[in-house]
Amino acid sequence: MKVLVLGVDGYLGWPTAMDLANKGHEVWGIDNYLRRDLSRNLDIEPLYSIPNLSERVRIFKDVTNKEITIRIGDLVNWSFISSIFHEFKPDVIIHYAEQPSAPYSMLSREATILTLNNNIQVTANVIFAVRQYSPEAHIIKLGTMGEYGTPNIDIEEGWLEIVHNGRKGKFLFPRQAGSLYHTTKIMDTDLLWFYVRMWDMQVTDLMQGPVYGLLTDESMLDHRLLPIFNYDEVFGTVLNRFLVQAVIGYPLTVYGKGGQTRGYLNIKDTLNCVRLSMENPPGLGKLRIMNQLTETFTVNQLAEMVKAVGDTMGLNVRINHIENPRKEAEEHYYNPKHTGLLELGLEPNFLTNESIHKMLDTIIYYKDNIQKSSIFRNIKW
Ligand code: USQ
Repeated sequence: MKVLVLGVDGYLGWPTAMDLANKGHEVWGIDNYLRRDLSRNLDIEPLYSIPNLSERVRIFKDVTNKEITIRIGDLVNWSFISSIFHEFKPDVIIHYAEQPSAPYSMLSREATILTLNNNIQVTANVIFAVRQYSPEAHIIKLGTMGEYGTPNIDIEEGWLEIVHNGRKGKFLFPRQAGSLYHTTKIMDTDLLWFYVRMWDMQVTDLMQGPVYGLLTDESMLDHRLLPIFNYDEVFGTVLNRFLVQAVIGYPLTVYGKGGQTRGYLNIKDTLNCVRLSMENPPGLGKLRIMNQLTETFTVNQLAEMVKAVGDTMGLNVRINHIENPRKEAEEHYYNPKHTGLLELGLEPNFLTNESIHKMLDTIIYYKDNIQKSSIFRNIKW
């Protein structure tokens, strides 16, 4: 298939592009280095330096003999995105091209406006580009479990049937996000659902939980192919942060009581979920929503698991409950359904002592690069 990966420089975009190219698809990747620019402005560096996209593509070609075509530009710019679609006419669009950080989106008015403008406009441009150049193409959009928040009822996969005054209807599951970033994802879903109804587009919206890990089949071939790996407060996700903290003896930063429960998945499973969605399109006129997670943990459970494995490796891991910089429930009910991707054939890579050990080993290799100062910035909301 002809696959367009939007946001190809990111933590998930680059491994996705390599995975699909390696499996024989024709892959084009687009990025404007937004995340690298924002990180630089905030004095945040990833765990190891990442070659630019042209260089990454050259290394990938040397290692696998497979090609990825890169175009650098801003998808908010209509003439740029329309020229890409006009030339490539993709069968599938994998849309990661968003400002992905909740803390960043809560940093300032400017950061809020940047997040809103980027995320909503890129999604709208993708919709219009598909309509104009590839009306039957399948849009795979990375949403987030954070769209649902933490309701006191079971979380369904996208939809809820409601009986009201004796009549029945099916609606999008109620959404109530905990950050402005997560709110933009709700807005994306609404935009996509509107145009699915108006223009019979076909869309898969993947409600993903926090992802962890760094090794995928391709990045294992050559460390220069590793994804951007952040452990800072802005772009790092919780388990990745804990692993880095464990390696340098920084007490694990559990926010508040640590009962916050989320649905997690290994980076390898993100690739599998996206590929399975691609191989099983929903059909024109459908918005299919699947919850993309493999298991749930509280923050306390994650910290305990990292401590248990770290201690066997002589790391002497400590856990610290610090005042929660976020406004969120710290003890709550959480029961999300996640059968859609399993039914498509997903075989999860669960979090085990062995997988934690492997991730710690890789991080230890880069230990000297870790900047303590970016671990906690206290971005409050
Ligand atoms: N947390 C800690 N200590 C830390 C960092 C986080 O206790 O040092 C807690 C947070 O308060 C939160 C939970 O861990 O309760 C998850 O936080 P996170 O930073 O790993 O994840 P989040 O900000 O929600 O965002 C990440 C990705 C985002 C994706 C989302 C999925 O950055 O792109 O959409 O995970 S979800 O969380 O399900 O909405």
